[in-house]
Amino acid sequence: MSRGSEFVVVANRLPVDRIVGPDGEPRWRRSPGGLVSAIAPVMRRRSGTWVGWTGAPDERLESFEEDGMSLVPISQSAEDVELYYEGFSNATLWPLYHDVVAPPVYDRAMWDAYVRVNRRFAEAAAEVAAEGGIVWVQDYQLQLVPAMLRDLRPDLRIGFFLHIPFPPVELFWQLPWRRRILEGLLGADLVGFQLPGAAANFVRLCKRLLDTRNVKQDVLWDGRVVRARAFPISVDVSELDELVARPEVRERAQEIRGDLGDSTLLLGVDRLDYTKGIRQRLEAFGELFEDGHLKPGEAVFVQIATPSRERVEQYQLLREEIEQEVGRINGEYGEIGFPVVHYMHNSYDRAELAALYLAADVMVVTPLRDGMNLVAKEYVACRADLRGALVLSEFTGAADELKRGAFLVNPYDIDGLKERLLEALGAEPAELARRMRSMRRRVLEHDVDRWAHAFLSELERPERERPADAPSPVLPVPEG
Ligand code: GDG
Repeated sequence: MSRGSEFVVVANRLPVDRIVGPDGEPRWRRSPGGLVSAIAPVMRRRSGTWVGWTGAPDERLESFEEDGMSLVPISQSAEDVELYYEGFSNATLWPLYHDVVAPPVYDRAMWDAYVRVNRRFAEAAAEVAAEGGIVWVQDYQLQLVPAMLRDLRPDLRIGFFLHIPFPPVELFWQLPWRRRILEGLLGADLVGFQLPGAAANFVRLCKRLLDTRNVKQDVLWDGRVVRARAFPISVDVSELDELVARPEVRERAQEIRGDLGDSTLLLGVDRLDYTKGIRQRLEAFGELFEDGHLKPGEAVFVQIATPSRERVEQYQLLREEIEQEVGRINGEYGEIGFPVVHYMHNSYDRAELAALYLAADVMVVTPLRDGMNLVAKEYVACRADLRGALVLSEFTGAADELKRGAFLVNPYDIDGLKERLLEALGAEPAELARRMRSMRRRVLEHDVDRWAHAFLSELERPERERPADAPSPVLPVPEG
């Protein structure tokens, strides 16, 4: 490895997936998704390097080039995967940061693994970054990396972006290692969040836990200014435009509609995760049949539930629960030839997802908490025909931007959810077009390129003059 990259991304996963080529040989393919396509052009321009894990335990690989990017694989033993990834990342931080919708596990061995693996990522980034280079660390699995990296390489400019919510003081307080996490994040020059409220939570926590001084969203720490800012992430609009323009995608959308007869199509697309509110939306939909608002054959729910974190216990329980609920609803309300829910526990390619978005009359996005939710924005980006309704949980980041066009719901309120579903199902085409137009204006103007550009320009902006030491320049952090 050479110390040569002006631009380094550090993320739990590398931006490539292993596939089997037509010749039967294994090879790499760039992973789908907005983050990778937004960052790839920056990587090429700046001879960038991506530090991450391949996804396979106990694998040691040398650095390699793929798709114009230098990739540095970080190895993880099976034990690291269990304790750092499935454990501290996904059984502790994930539920804690999502409003404790499942009980977080606090386990010291998991924490030790988190520290150990974060150090490995920080050391690899320190080795490849050029003098004065930029390092952009991604997400909750790597919150200790900024400070560890700064210790090793004080010359670097370090950015961090959190893709999931950042909890309020009252919840974060539970975490036995709360100070260490904050100190880890404060190693960055810029800490980015999806929403201003999350940035405010962070600043407030720094003040309460570490007694930092702050000027608005700038935290003074260790003789530096650490900026906390919101950068709502978005989707790759040009990729989706290209997909929905393909004749085979349009034909596939027609075919899906044809298969469902005259039924109105409601669609859910999620990783199978307890934060996504899948059970609540199925319950509400089922009750619409029970109450006689819908009849089999009139409406059908297609739920794509992509397999996720299958070795974590909470996810196994969730899968059982959802599958039982689907069975119950179909058993009670379905008729021969007319199931009311089609449940698919599978992963699909982007073209199939785009066809589903095009075919769906109502997109149902009901998370109990979600940093942003890209599915909602993808649906909007695909609907240039201005048809279709978006039912969207108030607890998603996306609701902040789409609230005027979406049918907003509180997914805990099943009666309210039923009312909003009926409203969306019964809305006039002119109203749907008005709503969709307003949402599209936002999504098309604020795509993922703009997000990456906004973050990186803020990171590269020279640090403002540090405020004088005394008297205290502390301004109150806004409530909320
Ligand atoms: C985290 C935060 C934040 C889904 N099924 C398939 C598939 N997908 C794609 C969707 C979408 C992505 O996965 C899911 O993104 P979300 O934003 O909805 O949710 P998380 O996975 O929880 O993402 C979230 C996001 O990070 C970005 O910052 O918005 O709040 O939780 O793009 O289309 N893609 C393919 N096959 C599938 O079956 N190819």
